[in-house]
Amino acid sequence: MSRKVLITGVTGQDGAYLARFLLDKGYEVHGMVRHSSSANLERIEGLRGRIELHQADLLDQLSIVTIIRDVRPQEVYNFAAQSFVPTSWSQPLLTGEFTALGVTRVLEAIRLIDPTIRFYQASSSEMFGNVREEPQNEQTPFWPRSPYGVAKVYGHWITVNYRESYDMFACSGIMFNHESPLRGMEFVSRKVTDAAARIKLGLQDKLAMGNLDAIRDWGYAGDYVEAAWLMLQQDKPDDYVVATGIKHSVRDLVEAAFKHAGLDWREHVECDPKFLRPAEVNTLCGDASKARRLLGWEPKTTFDELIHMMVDADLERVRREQAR
Ligand code: G4F
Repeated sequence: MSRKVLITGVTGQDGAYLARFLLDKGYEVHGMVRHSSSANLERIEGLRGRIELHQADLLDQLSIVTIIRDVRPQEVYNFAAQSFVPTSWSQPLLTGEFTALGVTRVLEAIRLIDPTIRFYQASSSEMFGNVREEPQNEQTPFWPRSPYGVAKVYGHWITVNYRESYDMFACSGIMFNHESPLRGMEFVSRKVTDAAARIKLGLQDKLAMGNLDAIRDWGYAGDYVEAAWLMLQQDKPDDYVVATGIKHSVRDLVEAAFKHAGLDWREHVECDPKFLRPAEVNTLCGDASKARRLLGWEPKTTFDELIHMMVDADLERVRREQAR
């Protein structure tokens, strides 16, 4: 019998990559989707008929209990969240409901129905915020700089707490920024690769950006979901940093994307203060040596490979749209 998995946030970037990865491993994949008048299923379009979707909502405890009772998965991956940092200042309470309390709702449902279900929480490097040391590892203290980061700290610690209180197999993957052609357009990597493609194809001339000095440790989402799966295959639950250990500035990202499209970024990029944040996370860089040592995980895709993959995918998509 194949193992059953439930993925919350299955319509997002990580959910879509994980669903594909687990189907290839022979899992029966179930995905949780929120009711919405405009369904957002593009990322899992190719998986139609291969995964089963269920309506439930992180804000509704009973709907989570029901889905876990009906599916009875062996593994649950919680990728659902309000995950865009700027929105967490305009909707801090909603962010707290989804990104913080939502984790407790899933853990409570597991505890009530079957506490042997293995649980993965998508924690975030945003928790390190105003970093206390470099690179950041599992022991580095948190200092979140946004309501989103604060909510993720709650989600992380409630996962640890359920592991310690109820002996549940609950793991937290502290993932640094991870991108792909499936990344939402509002995040910096995709905003830049989409703009490079549109400028190259003559549909746009300028790109308005925020802080070009911010530094991130960017990896490929397809590599990172494997680390999440590996965490749930271990003998003991634990927390792991997932990162490349390599820093790049937003300026590097813009330069790499525009160069790959055959453009000079200086001719097109403008700074617009409306994209600056009330409190910025200036720099992030992860130390994933624990994941390397205990999970045997390492990133396979370099920064340049990632950016080139994204620019190529956006060029192809924009060309297709133009041809319609
Ligand atoms: O791509 P971003 O919006 O990602 P951010 O804020 O680092 O958060 C992402 O990674 C986290 C993991 O560390 C996740 F937990 C979180 O859910 C999300 O996936 O911005 C990256 C950097 C920031 O410093 C931002 O100020 O890019 C800078 N930036 C500069 N101009 C911009 C822009 N960000 C966006 N979104 N748009 C801009 O125009």
